[in-house]
Amino acid sequence: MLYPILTQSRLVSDLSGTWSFRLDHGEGFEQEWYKAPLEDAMTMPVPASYNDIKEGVSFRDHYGWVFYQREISLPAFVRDTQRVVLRCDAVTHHAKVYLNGELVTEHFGGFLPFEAEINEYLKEGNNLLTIAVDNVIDYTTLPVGGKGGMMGNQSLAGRGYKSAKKQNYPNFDFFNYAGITRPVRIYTTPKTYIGDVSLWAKTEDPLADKVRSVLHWDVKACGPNAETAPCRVEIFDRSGNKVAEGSGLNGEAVIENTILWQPLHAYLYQVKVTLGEDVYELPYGIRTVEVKGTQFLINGRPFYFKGYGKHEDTFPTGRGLNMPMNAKDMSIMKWQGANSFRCSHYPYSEEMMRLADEEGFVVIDETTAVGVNLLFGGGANFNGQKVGTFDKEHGVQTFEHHKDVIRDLISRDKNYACVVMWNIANEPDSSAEGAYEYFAPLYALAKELDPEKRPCTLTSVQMAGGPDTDVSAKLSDVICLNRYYGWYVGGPDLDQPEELLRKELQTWEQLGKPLMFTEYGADTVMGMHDTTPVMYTEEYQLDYYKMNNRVFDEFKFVVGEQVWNFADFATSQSLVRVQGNKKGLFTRDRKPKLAAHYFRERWNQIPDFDYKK
Ligand code: BDP
Repeated sequence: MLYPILTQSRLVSDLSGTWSFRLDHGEGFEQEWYKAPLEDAMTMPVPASYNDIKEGVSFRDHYGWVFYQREISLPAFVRDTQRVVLRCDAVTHHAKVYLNGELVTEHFGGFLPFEAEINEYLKEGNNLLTIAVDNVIDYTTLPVGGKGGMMGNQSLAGRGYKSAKKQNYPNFDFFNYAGITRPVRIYTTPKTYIGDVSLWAKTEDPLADKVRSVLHWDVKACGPNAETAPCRVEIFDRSGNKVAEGSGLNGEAVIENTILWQPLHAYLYQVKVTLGEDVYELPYGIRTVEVKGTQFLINGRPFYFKGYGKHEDTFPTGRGLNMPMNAKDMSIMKWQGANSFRCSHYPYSEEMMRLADEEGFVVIDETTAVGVNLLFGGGANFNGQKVGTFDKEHGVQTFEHHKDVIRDLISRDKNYACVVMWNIANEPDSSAEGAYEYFAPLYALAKELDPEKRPCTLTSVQMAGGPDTDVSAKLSDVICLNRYYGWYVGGPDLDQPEELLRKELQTWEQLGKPLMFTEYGADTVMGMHDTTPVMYTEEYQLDYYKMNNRVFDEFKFVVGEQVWNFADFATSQSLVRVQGNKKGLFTRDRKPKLAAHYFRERWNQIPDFDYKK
């Protein structure tokens, strides 16, 4: 799916701003709130999660639907001559979109864009646009909602309290923010238009003095003259000089003396596609990615991942798009010598992906599959019964939706140079009965859909065990471990965990695949100190990381370290969360803890390439 931009044939109008808003306690659809201006409405900014914008528990922890509304009107000449599309970049988690009281489209999944042509719904003058948003998560949704909290909090309803209030039980460790979290836009195209563009480059020898690449394209033509409209593709360098061109919906062009996109040294070509009257332009970086033996090669050289698992999480925006904070995060990461991050635990905004492409960050792109694991909370999710995660009747029912998410994610992000790997799921029950049958087809689907055939992985939970039990050993191109030796496992002792970590790595080493840490961390309350480190102090976090990194450095097949987490973030409440998860190297407002300075020193000494040559 193409990102909406202004071109010589396309208009874009951003509907960000203040909308009318109302919480629905169960009567919204019955009373057809989408047919008339909302009564007793309050104001609400778009884009943003609604939860932290107004006060009160019943507001923050609302369960179910809310309604957003505003009016739109379009110039008649646009309505009459152009194809008009309404695009929502992300509505969390389930959306119904109405125009003038009529249902235009419905969408499941809170982190990927969807759009609909609205010409037939538009009328002269003002049009009433309503977006109803549901935040309910359960065994059919991604992320997965449980029947008790993942930290062991039990649903009261499950304990025989008949009238226990309805609430979400996220089977994951981040606050279930909801709402219209990314921009809503209207854009236009001519009637015959470019529906999609896929680009992939083949580079013979990225290490040659003069690099030669072949850029392939596949343009999807849509509309009445799709079959006859001529298609032209032109490629420009950064100074605006045309370096290659070609014609046809499918084609290729040679780029002599290719300037490669390199980690932290990005170079983006500009690809201009013309189909009949329609013009679309996209930035495109050329680089190679390859897993070879126990190495992860970018442009033919062994790369070492230094960086973070992150969240889209700021106050009071929640998971809403926060461009200044995205820019700040990249600046801080560069200051620290980081070169990469993972979009944990859902696809990030397109603005973030485009920024990563421009700034040269290496990105592991993740689906919304978090919580596909009923072992959390001691298997408490089914009222204390130990239900198999992939049990056909009582387990998760996410497989079909998981396929849709992979499809939509790759459709959205396939052209980004920054994306070097797809993460199919975070911490699923990857040693359970049925895990292989569930995951093997998903890996296959990702490979089939990606024109670049990037490596695929899943980030493994510690309880899935080692290579003998965890299906990621068979399926993943790169083994990605989330490990907490010295925190959840063995903390506050650091000596025995160090031995256990070393032993575990020795077992994975036998596989002959590269391995990286996609999570390791210790909760740390900013400002808490001690001469003899105890858990939650800044000194303990520092010692924890020094121990883990010492072990990583002993193993050549360890190709990266991504700390959990970049910054403190909001979660559901529980006995082990102090106003959120405090594993950040930075506070939620981006102030460094002691360990942030330690990593700055370490990472500035570790080169991006050839660290373990
Ligand atoms: C892992 C999860 C991550 C959590 C982290 C933690 O992947 O989402 O926030 O552990 O416990 O289980 O801090």
